[in-house]
Amino acid sequence: MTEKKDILTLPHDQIEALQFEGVKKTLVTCYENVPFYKERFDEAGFDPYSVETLADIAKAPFTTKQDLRDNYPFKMFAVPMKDVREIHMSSGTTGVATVGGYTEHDLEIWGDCFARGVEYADGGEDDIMHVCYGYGLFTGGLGAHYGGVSAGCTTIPMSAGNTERQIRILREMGSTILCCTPSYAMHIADTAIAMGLDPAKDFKLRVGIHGAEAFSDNFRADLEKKLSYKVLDVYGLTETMGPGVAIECMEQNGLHLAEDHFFAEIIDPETGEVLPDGEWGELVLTTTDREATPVVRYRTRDITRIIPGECACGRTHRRIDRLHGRTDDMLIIRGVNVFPSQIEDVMKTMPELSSWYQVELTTVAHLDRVTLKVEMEQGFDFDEIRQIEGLQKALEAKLKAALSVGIKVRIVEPKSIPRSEGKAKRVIDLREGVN
Ligand code: DLL
Repeated sequence: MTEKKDILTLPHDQIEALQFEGVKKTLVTCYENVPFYKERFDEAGFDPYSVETLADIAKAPFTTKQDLRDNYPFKMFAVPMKDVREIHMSSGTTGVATVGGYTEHDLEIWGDCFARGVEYADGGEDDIMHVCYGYGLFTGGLGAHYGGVSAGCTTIPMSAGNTERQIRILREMGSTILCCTPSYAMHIADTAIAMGLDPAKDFKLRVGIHGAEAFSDNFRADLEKKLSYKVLDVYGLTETMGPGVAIECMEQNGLHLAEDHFFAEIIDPETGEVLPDGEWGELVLTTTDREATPVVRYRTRDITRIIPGECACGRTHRRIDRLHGRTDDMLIIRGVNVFPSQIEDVMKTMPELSSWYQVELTTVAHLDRVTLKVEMEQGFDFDEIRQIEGLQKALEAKLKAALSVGIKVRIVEPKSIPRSEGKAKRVIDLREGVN
């Protein structure tokens, strides 16, 4: 058997051999134990026993979020309830929630997957991990928690909220790893600074493992500066496990997929065709050893690409690029596709502007209008109207040059945009006939 620590540097052909065995098992288990898959495979004329290579999986039909919703709550489960130890659910921000089940084995691999983030950060028993992702049905809190425990960290189960208390505990307990959404980390940073603290001196943080929402490179740079630590991006989703499906290493050059547990494909979201490495498209995941809720070719709706080539860190698991966002969040402005995180990246080049923004969609004379509302950074003068107008125009021009779209900019007072303890709400859709 391959040791846990060796699995991350296994030659890729051996990873593929493991994946092939896992995928074959998942296909058969799903077919034999989940009526939905039996029906779907039969309908598509797909024989799960006939798969001869990893590429053959492309013959299997996709599974969508709607399929999981239609089978709510337990009809996608492949094991009897007596074997299920834990249940989690998606936040349901885009409709009916979806449910994930975990056997004892599933919980163990979840912990192992998130623990890789700690290992990538050269961490372990000497670290104190402060977890302020929300605990409960959301996978963030407990996923990071199991990872911290599995990696040997002293793990503090803070959950989200009560920011001043978070700051007190961070200071008093000297946590070295912070786990929460990037927007909540920014809120912690801004609040600490407003309280007169200097995070570089008052905190002992060295790494943040942040994910659950898209954040741009410039947002990350600002966060790293404010909290004086290094930020690693973590990706995951309830439907396949939760956080830990892919995590960045210290190279900060893409997220290593946990390829021993997930088989990834990138497809053209329009045609469903599998795309070669390097091309951007929708990430599709098949679990290789999930017991309670295995999934076959799950369409994540997340847009990324497989980064070709090897990582300088020496680990062999392939990397996905940092996500622009999910297809549902993509704005189509006069025919141009734009993600809020791309707007954020441009906006964050201006030091006078904070990280708090919302993109508002409205209808003006039957046409869509996109307005970016962004707060002034603390410490800059908001009362100087001419300066504000100049900044607005300058940002509009930058957005036009970088993204080829016309976006109206409104700079608003500090603290006027709602803060979030979990995922930030970046898009407000007020268009006629929508919602
Ligand atoms: O957000 C799981 C998670 C918790 C991931 C904590 C990372 C950290 P869901 O609520 O089911 O699960 O939402 C999953 O969030 O399909 C992406 O659209 C988005 N997402 C997750 N991680 C990232 C990331 C959790 N690193 C959905 N970058 C996914 C961008 C992300 N988007």
